[in-house]
Amino acid sequence: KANKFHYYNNPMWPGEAHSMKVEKILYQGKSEYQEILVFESSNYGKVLVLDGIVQLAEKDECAYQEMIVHLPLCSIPSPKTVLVVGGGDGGVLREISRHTSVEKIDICEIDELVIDVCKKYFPDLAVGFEDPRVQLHVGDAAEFLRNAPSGMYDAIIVDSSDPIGPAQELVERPFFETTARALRPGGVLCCMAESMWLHTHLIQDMLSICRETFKGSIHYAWTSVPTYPSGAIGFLLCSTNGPPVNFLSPINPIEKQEGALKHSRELKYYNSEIHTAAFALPTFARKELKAY
Ligand code: AAT
Repeated sequence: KANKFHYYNNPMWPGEAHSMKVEKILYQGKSEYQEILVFESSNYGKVLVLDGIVQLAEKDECAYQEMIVHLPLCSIPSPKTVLVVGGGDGGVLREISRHTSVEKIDICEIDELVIDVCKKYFPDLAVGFEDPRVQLHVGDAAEFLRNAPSGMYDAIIVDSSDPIGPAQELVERPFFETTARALRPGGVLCCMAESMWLHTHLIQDMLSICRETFKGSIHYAWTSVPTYPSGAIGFLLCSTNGPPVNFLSPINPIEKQEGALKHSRELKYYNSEIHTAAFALPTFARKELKAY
C-alpha cells in the first residue's frame, strides 16, 4: 500500500505484476528520492524494493552483480580506475573488489538512505563499501559525470534503477555523452539495460544513442534473474574509440586471476563460458535490436 506504483499499474510493465510471499517486513521508509522497503521472502531471502520495484533478492543477486561487473572488467586488460553509478547496496563494489589490478573505485549513489539500509540488512552486499579503494560520492551521477575529468576511467558501470524516478536522466543522450568523455580511449561502459522481453523500444533508443556516442564496439548481453520482471535483464556494453575491445571473448579471464577466485565469497554465476554466451540473442531480439 505504501508504494507509489503497485500491482498492475507500474509504468515499466503495465498489465503485469509479480509476486513473492512476504514472511516479514523488516524495514519501510521514505527518503528524499524514493520509498524503500526490505522484506524477508519465503523463497528468495531478503529483498530490497525501491518505489515498488524489486532491486535485488539475496538468492539471485549474484546473476546480476557478477555479470554487470565482470562482463566489462574481464573485457579489458588490467582495469585500474572504475566508476559505479547507483549501486548503493554495495554488491557491485563487492564484485569489483575481486579485481586486484583495480586501484581506484569511485561510486556515485544519489540516495544515502539506500546505503544505510543496505549496510544494516544486506551485509553480504554492503561489505563492498569496506574496500579501501572505494571512494563514496553521494549525489546525482549525471551531475557527477558532468564534472568528471575527461579520460579518467577505464570502466564505468551503471547499476541504476529503472528510468522512472531519479534514474530518468541516466538513459538520455547527455548522460551517455558525458560517460564517453569520462572514459579513456578504449575504455568501457556497462549499463543496466532492461529486459528484451519488455523494453525493446527503450533498448533500441539506448543502442542508437550509444552507436552515435561511442566509437568502439557496442553489444547487448543478458542474464537470467528470476526476481526481475520477465526473469531476464540486459546490459549494454560499449567501448570508446581507442584500443579495440572484443567483448565476446574476455581478454582478462576471471579464471586466470588468482585474487578474483580466492575472494571471501565464491563466484556463483559468472565464468568465461557464460560471459561469451550472454551475448547470444534469441532471434526476435536480434531482429528487434538490429544487434548483429
Ligand atoms: N544492485 C542492484 C540494485 C539496483 S540499485 C539502483 C540504485 O541507483 C539505487 O540505489 C538508486 O538510489 C540509484 N540511483 C538512481 N538514480 C540515480 C542517480 N541519478 N544518480 C545516482 N544513483 C542513482 C539496480 C536494480 C535494477 C533493477 C532493474 N529492474
